[in-house]
Amino acid sequence: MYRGNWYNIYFDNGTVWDRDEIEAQTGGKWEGTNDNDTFTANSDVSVLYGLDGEDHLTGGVNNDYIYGGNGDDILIAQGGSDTLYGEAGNDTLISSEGRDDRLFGGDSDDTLIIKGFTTGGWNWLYGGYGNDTYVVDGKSLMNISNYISGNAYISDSSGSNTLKLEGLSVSDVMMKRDDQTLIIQTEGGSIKIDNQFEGSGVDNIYFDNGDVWNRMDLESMVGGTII
Ligand SMILES: [Ca+2]
Ligand SMILES: [Ca+2]
Ligand SMILES: [Ca+2]
Repeated sequence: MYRGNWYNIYFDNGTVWDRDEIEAQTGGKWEGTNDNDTFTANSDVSVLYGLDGEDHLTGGVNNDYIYGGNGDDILIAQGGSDTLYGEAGNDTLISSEGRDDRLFGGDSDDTLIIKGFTTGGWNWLYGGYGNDTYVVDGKSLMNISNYISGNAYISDSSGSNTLKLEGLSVSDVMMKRDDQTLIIQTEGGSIKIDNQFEGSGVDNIYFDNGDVWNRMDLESMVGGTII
C-alpha cells in the first residue's frame, strides 16, 4: 500500500530514510571533522560534536550540548542553558552569559570561565581530572539587579586547582562555611566550592590586585581546621 512515502529520502546506494530516521539523523545534530573546526549553532542545531582537532564551538539560542572531543578546544555557551564537555585535551570552556550553564572540563588542565552574569541562576563548573583553572567575572555579579543573584558552583576533587576572581578585591567578598563547603559571598551572588574543607576544590584564590588566599588562609577565615 502506498502511504506517506513523500516523507522518505532515497539515496543513490539504495538506503532509504523514513521519517523517524530523518528525525534521528537530522534532529539538531552537527558533527565536525577530525581536523580543526569552527562552528556556531543556529536554531536548528542543539548537539555539537567537535571530534578530534582543536575546535572552536559556540552554542546558539537553544539549550545546547557541546562536545569538544580530543584536542584543545574552545567551547562557548551563549543563549539558553548550555552544557559543555571539553573531554580530552586542555580545553577552554566559557559561559558567556552565566545563565544556568554546566561546564565539564574533562581530562587534562582546563580553564572554565564565567565571563559575565547577565541574569540570575546557577552555573555548575566541574573541572574533572588535571589542574584546572576557574575564572569568574565577579564584577558582573555586582552589576545584576538587587532582586536576582548570579551563582556559581565549583566541584573538583582532583589536581591542584585555582580560582581567579576577576574585578574583585578581598574587601568585596565574605567567606562562609557550610559544613565542608566554602561559600564566597558577594553583593550580587555567591560562589560555592564543594568539599573545599575536605581537601577538594581550589588551592588558591587570586584577586585582581595580586592578593592570593591559599587553603590555610581560607581555613582561618571561617574558623575551621584542615581535616
Ligand atoms: Ca574537529
Ligand atoms: Ca577537548
Ligand atoms: Ca580537567
